[in-house]
Amino acid sequence: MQTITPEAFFNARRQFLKLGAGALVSSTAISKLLAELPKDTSLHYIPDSNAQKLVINPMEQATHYVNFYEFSTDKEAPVKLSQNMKTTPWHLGFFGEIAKEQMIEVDTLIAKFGLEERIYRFRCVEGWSMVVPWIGFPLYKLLDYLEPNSDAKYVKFTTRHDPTIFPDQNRGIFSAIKYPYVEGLRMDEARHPLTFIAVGMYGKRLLPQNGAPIRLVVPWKYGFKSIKSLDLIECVKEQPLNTWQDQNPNEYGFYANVNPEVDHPRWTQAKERVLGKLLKQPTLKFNGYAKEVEHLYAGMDLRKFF
Ligand SMILES: Nc1nc2c(c(=O)[nH]1)N[C@H]1C(S)=C(S)[C@@H](COP(=O)(O)O)O[C@H]1N2
Ligand SMILES: [Mo]
Repeated sequence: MQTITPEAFFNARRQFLKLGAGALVSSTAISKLLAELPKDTSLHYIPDSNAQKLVINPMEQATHYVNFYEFSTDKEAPVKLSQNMKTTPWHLGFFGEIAKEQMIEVDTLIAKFGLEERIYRFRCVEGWSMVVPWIGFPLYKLLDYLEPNSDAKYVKFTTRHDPTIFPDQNRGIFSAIKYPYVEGLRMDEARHPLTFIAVGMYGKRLLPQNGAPIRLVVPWKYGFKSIKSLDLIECVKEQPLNTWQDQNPNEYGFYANVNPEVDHPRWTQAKERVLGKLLKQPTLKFNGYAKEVEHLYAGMDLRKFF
């Protein structure tokens, strides 16, 4: 998937020619030169027609106002702290109640499932929101491939634990939260066509601060469900204890469906501030995806299962 950009290729050739026609350049020297070229991070994908005409936030906002506690609790600090994060190759582990436990590299997943764009609203539990053009594939394609068995009632997601990448994983009792970061979905939520695995945004590979090289995106749930830099995907029998519920069960639950009628104990969820805008706008039930997802919660008390 990663190809060399024409500009980079021309530059390399120019440098190569500068060595002079007479210079003896071994093929290993050439391949070394090529290996050092910047990789093209653009992706090939089926574009989203944006039928709802959602107003996409500028890339600068989505990439410079982030939540990624493994780097920092600051919104902008992860941009710098994540610059050297190595994300290729990146093998994901697939375990639990599936036909065959295995590890698969991210580019292999891309080749298997193809890529499409999904322009989604994104609402953080803190009260801000944005619209992001994600690139990836629906999680159900991956689950179809993994063939969960009848004991697989939930899907558990785990972020990589690697203190050489993530400074906050090195701080022991002084860490902001417990690591590794864990999230979970009920199997029917995981299989819903809106549930997405992203490898890119704004036409390009995910930047480290947005959860490179691969993350979850669940548009009708608060942002914390959209777990970054995935390491493991497990199909499990029991409901996983997700990080934020573990951290503070009075404030964060398992479901975390966007719901303007259920306030956070410390603030209202009725409104949200779109990044870059001054005035708040009303928050929509299920973040505007009620028609598509409310049947998943029929008969459930959404105040109890928050
Ligand atoms: N591993 C991990 N995943 C995470 C987080 C995190 O701190 N660590 N923050 C969550 C929260 S609270 C939000 S709002 C979104 C933010 O995604 P973005 O920074 O790409 O907008 O990521 C979620 N996924
Ligand atoms: Mo969030």
